[in-house]
Amino acid sequence: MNETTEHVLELLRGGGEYLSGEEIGRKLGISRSAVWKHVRELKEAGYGIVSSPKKGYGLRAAANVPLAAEVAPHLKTLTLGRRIEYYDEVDSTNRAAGDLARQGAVGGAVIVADAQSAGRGRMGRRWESPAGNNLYFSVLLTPNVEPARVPQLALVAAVAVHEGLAECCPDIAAQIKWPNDILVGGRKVAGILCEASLEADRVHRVILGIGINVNGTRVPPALRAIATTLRIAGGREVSRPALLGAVLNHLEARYEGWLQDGSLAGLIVYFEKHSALDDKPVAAENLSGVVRGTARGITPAGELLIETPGGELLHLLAGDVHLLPLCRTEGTPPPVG
Ligand code: BT5
Repeated sequence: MNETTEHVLELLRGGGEYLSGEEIGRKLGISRSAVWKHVRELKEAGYGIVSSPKKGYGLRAAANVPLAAEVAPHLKTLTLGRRIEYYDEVDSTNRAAGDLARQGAVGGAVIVADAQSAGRGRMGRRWESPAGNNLYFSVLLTPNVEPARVPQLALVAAVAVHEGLAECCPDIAAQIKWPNDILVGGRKVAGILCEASLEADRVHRVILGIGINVNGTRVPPALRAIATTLRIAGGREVSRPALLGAVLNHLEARYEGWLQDGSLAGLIVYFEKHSALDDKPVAAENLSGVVRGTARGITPAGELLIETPGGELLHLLAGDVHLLPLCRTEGTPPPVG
């Protein structure tokens, strides 16, 4: 959907019961047939628009699409999301946000897409990004902090996504899995990718990419065992604009708190209350190998604490964590096969 289509939508929103094609065309400097094409595009995107040969066009129902005009009424932020660029499809919203930053966009700008052809996970992994149902967005931030603090922003975002979900889908019990996943019923419903442009002592920018599986009724076959959607978990459709607005509202508040505190101290209690890992047996994997132990919370610097069977407390700065099955209790028969 291009910028002119979004302008036609804005005019229809403020246009009362009907707005004539002639008036829309005059305001935007386009022909009546061009107006008709933009209206057709809006209808294809799911907007309920009635047309009358004498009166023109009237907007009757909004679509569940995270366009800037749909998200704006949900925003309570000062900077985050005050500029939102929407695409029907991009390769990766993180890549597009990087371009936007190089063109001089200021912190708080958001890129959101209905689909991604090359959605990215961490370490070169792929983020499945089918069209029509989900949220894929990237937030440009320019924090004036030491580069070593940047990975903490994934945890800041995880808390904000959890808070946004709690607000928009109160019937769904989501959990945060260090460092960047949101789970529902043990399956991944959202992931966070924190990418930065740094110098030794300076952060140029951080791009926080967030993918949330919202309204899909099926999960791609390869992910069926590990992923889910809010729709599957909660049984009802969720408003993508409202959820995006809620996450941005919480993200701005948590981000400001993190800047002021100089650490994650202000969100540890929330994080641990909703953690999928606390006091559970885990295997943590990073570049230096695999460690097994019991997860014991996070530090104000964002490290995961793991207590080894020998009682040593390890600080994990980055990596992947897998929950291990609980130990068999005495008397449980051994697994067969
Ligand atoms: C992540 O990586 O979880 C970060 C995902 C970030 C995606 C957003 S979408 C908007 C922005 N633009 C981008 O290009 N990316 C960001 P990681 O922890 O490495 O997890 C990746 C793994 O999650 C994959 O290897 C799959 O196993 C699984 N996965 C892939 N797509 C998924 C999906 N849609 N839902 C749940 N799990 C998925």
